[in-house]
Amino acid sequence: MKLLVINGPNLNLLGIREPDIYGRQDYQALTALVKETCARFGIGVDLFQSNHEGAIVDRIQAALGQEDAIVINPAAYTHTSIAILDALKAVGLPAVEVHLSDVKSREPFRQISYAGMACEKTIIGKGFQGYVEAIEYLATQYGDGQSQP
Ligand code: CA2
Repeated sequence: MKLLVINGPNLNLLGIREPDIYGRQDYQALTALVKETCARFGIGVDLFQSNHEGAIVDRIQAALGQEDAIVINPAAYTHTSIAILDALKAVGLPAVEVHLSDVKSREPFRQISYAGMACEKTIIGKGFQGYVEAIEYLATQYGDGQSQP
């Protein structure tokens, strides 16, 4: 099994500002945790971060035949991008949406998630642990779900 993990705009700046909302760890620490978690479940992983909506759409399309499931934090595009929603629907791969912060308790403009409409699960407000739970979920549902000792 191979996973695609997508992170949207500004998440490459993690750890630099707003630590109260997004934590103190940087993007490199997030990629290390994702790789370590996938290795624990014996699954492959491709990581992608972009600040550009079209690049994210292109990468989702390219997942067809390359990866088996998607973990996505579309960041601000969560709340605006029908193009990302349509791309997720078009490829039809199982997807889980992750948000570091508890978007439900934030501003009204963060209350809608377009991408989430194409995801079978959404995990919010758990920081980096949300990615771990998303990987665990997909490994259990679509891989053999066995974590390696
Ligand atoms: O909570 C999340 O994971 C979000 O997807 C993060 C997005 C935000 O627009 C969503 O509503 C919720 C923002 C990511 C910005 O990341 C930053 C990184 C460093 C400094 C400031 C922001």
